[in-house]
Amino acid sequence: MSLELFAHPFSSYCQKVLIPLWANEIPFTYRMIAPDHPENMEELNRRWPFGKFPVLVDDGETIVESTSIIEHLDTRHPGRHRWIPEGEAGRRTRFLDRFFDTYVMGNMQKAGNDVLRPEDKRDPYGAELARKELNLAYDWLEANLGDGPWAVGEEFTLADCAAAPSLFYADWIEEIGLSRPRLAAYRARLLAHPVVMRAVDEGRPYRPFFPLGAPDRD
Ligand SMILES: N[C@@H](CCC(=O)N[C@@H](CS)C(=O)NCC(=O)O)C(=O)O
Repeated sequence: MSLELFAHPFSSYCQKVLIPLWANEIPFTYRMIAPDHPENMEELNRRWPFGKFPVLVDDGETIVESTSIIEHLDTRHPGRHRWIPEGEAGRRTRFLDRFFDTYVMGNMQKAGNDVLRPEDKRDPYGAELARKELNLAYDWLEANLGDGPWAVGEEFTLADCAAAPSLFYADWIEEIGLSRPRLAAYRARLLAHPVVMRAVDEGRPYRPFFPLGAPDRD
């Protein structure tokens, strides 16, 4: 078996797949997307013309999209932890994975990345809508998260892999705040999970990359 992951430690979607890789102690070669490794970016673009990461290469086969990568790991490289339960819990897991990617991660990226654009290409209205939707997502989660500890009960699943980096960064854009104690406690539990903690720590040196300036916390 030879696994290679094209990724960067500060990337939220990369953290989403690093969490299950590390949790199940699956060996892989880290192909860092960085200026001092142009060959990694070139190969990434050859394998996936959208140039988005993470990308997993499993014995030469290219697997893209963080959720599909985790499903692939769950099927082809099953370990101690399984990421998608059977039945109703599995359906809830998949739904919440979509929820975190679309409404939390997506809006976090939209609002955050706007400031990286050239000034005349910015979209302040789009960024404002993204912040509004982020707050709607927080309110929905506050009302609909279960009693935990994780998104779908007792097991840490795909949904938590998506939730951890998305809530971690989203809170830097729009604070979850004191009015959403259930969601704030869930984010705190995620950040205290050893593998999530490792993902946060490995991204720490890159905090100056955060477009709006990383807050002095977490
Ligand atoms: N839907 C993709 C999103 C991947 C994504 O947006 N990755 C970001 C890094 S967190 C990226 O590649 N950004 C660079 C770019 O868009 O060129 C997934 O789930 O893997």
